Amino acid sequence: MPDGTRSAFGASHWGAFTATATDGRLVGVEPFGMDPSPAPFIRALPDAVHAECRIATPAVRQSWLEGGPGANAAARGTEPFVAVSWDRALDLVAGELQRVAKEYGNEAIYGSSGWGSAGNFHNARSQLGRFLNLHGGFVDQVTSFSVGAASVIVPRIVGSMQPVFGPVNTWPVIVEHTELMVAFGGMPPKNSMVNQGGVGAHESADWHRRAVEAGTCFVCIGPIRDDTGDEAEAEWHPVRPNTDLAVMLGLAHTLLSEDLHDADFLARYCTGFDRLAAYLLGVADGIVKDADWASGIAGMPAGAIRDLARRMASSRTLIGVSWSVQRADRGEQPYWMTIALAAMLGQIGLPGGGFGFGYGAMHGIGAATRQVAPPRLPTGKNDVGCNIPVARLADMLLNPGAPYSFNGEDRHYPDIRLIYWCGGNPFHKHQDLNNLLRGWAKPDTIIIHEPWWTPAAKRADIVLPCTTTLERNDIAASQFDRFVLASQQAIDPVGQARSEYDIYSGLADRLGFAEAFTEGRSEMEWLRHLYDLYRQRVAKDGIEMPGFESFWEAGHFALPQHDSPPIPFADFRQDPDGAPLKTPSGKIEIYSETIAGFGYDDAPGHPTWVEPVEWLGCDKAERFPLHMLSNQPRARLHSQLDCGSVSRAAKVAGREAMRMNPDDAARRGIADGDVVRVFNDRGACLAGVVVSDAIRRGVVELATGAWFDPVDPAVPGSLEKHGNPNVLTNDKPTSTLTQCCAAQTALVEVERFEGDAPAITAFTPPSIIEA
Ligand SMILES: Nc1nc2c(c(=O)[nH]1)N[C@H]1C(S)=C(S)[C@@H](COP(=O)(O)OP(=O)(O)OC[C@H]3O[C@@H](n4cnc5c(=O)[nH]c(N)nc54)[C@H](O)[C@@H]3O)O[C@H]1N2
Ligand SMILES: Nc1nc2c(c(=O)[nH]1)N[C@H]1C(S)=C(S)[C@@H](COP(=O)(O)OP(=O)(O)OC[C@H]3O[C@@H](n4cnc5c(=O)[nH]c(N)nc54)[C@H](O)[C@@H]3O)O[C@H]1N2
Ligand SMILES: [Mo]
Repeated sequence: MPDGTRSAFGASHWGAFTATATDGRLVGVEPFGMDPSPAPFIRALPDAVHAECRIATPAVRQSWLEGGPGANAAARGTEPFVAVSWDRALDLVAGELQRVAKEYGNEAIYGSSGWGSAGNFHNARSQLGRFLNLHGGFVDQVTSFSVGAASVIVPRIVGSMQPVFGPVNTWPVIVEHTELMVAFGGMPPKNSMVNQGGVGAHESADWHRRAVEAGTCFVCIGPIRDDTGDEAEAEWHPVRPNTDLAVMLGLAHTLLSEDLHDADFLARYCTGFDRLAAYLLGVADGIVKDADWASGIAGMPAGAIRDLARRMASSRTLIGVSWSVQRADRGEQPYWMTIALAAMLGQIGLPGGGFGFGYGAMHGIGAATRQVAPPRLPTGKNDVGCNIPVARLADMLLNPGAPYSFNGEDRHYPDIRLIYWCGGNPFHKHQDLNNLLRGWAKPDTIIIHEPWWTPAAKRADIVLPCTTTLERNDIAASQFDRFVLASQQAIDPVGQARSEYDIYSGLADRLGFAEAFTEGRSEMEWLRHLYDLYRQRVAKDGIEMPGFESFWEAGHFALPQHDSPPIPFADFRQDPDGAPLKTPSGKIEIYSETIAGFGYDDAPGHPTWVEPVEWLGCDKAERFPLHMLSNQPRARLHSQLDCGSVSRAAKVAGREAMRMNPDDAARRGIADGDVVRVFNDRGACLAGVVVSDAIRRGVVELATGAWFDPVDPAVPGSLEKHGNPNVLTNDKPTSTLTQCCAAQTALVEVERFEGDAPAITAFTPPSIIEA
């Protein structure tokens, strides 16, 4: 290696790698040698790490600095920043945290996070939580964008989150036992590139191939064909979005009317099937939920529904449902019905049978990994007894004090004065961004740690530049992956960036709890400490890990796989009385007295079809006739790496690529490569068209993650020119019961954009005044 060149082992949510740096600059990233199918966007790391939009110094919005908290708050995102020293910035943050806590109490501080980076020590969420807890607590977020509705409904129906986070039936078990896998929403290969916390070896395509070789037949039910990879050779049923529940009811009706359901299983292991049966037969509402009824809603031929039901009853069948299906209006309903349908088939608890959520959603779902809780920075206790469902951010900001219900609780939104945001991007993740902008103008102060000038950083008051994983040391491990990875510092911090730990240590010092925050440990001392605790913990399971030095030197450790992976619900099946589920009845709750007892109009006691607020069958579809799916992006993780080469190469005419069906394109005079305006009554954005018959007619796919880039940032509702679908999505909660994100419920119209498309400024830093 030339002078000044060094290499380091590294880890990210999308793969492990060796990074090479020359004279303090990353020059290349080579995927981990044990990874058979590395994610292509791993290559974007060097240019993203050195991008022009890295934040060089701490910076404060001009009016805030001059006028104090709340000054000209509506101008967030339009004003210049003033570069300040670290000392000044930390003094300002510490002072503001003290002021808000003193004047309004810690209930006025909202702390939020997101995926951040892989690494269990500098983990943005743990660091923020630990720090704010020592400051007296904060309003935290509960549930998730990923599986929010599932996290409410699944435990109520089967007593745990195991069907979502696993262990679900693992790939080796599927290969051996599953004859038919029915995948609603597919098992998208693009999503398996990612695993929260890191992934050592991408192996899911191999498993799909092996299953086909062993005779497993895959059926993909969903609007996009390539949600199932070529390896799976799946049969595709292109249904209308948000109609999975109707298909499931149609399948259930066929099972019931043809006496193909397992009445013994339903009697022994479930409660309330009679109520669902009456609903299927239309006893109360006169509507028989048969295959013809389902077909009218979903657009899948009735014959195909009946045929599939019969195949499901005569095969070892596993029902998989993607997480996206619950990210929709009343998204908990198809999840509930999945469980009911699997119960009717009577194969829950058998190897390769039953149901599981999120195959493909992340690499680790279905992997035969032993699920070992990873090392974690302790966060301590939060003395503020108030949290909000994470997707209710805009509602909270716009309606302080307003009542809302959630999962059986009557609650009130807190009155937030200070937002502290680290490791997430609200202008990526949130629905109806024009509405969020109105809420975003409310708090006195918004503090953000970010490596990059993201749309959120540009809309904050105090911005503290933080390092990327390549500029600090960490350990990356996930309960969903078998590799424990060393994430070694490859280069010095870019600009004046500091690690999460250094930033909070400096603040804790000013606030008088430095000792409690740091416990006197340096970064490397913490890594050693967390590693040793982890090593001791896994030793109890008979797993022998090397000492820290050897691990760090090797760069990785692979946990041994299961000899015989656990079969979900096998114990319950074996002995329902001795090993009851943690539900009120101890059984699978096809009817839930608890949910019925909440009395919510939109959540009765069993899975029930109600038309989504927006879908292809509603009146609104006359004006906005295309259902927009804003799914996860292929070329990056959410908004991360959007400034990098791989994501930018995937854009069309500089905008996010939007796939549409050839018929829909032709009818509008749209050709491949055209810039189009995508709009509804919430907003509008530009996108670049890819015409594709992999998309069902009436559906467009505009993945999330293009950095929010309105033509005029001073005007909420201004045309977004980069292709961020969240100016079009609806911020309606999934339901009163679940209060989660319903992003997949959105209708739009598309037209050719005439004239010169405005230049993209998403990656241009704001103007900075040097103090
Ligand atoms: N490359 C990459 N991988 C990722 C991520 C990323 O940003 N990039 N994000 C990660 C995260 S945080 C998560 S939570 C998971 C999410 O995992 P998912 O929620 O499964 O991901 P999506 O891509 O949103 O949706 C998968 C597919 O579901 C289909 N779909 C949408 N609506 C419906 C519907 O109503 N019915 C049916 N049948 N199908 C529907 C869409 O065609 C879509 O392509 O992905 C993870 N993996
Ligand atoms: N329309 C629509 N919207 C969606 C979804 C959808 O399907 N459709 N999916 C939803 C889902 S499932 C999810 S999980 C969310 C994801 O939403 P987020 O998790 O908010 O998205 P990310 O882009 O991963 O945001 C992470 C941010 O952390 C920054 N970061 C990285 N490392 C560090 C660090 O060490 N410290 C700090 N302080 N910052 C760091 C990154 O630069 C980035 O800006 O989006 C949700 N939004
Ligand atoms: Mo997610």
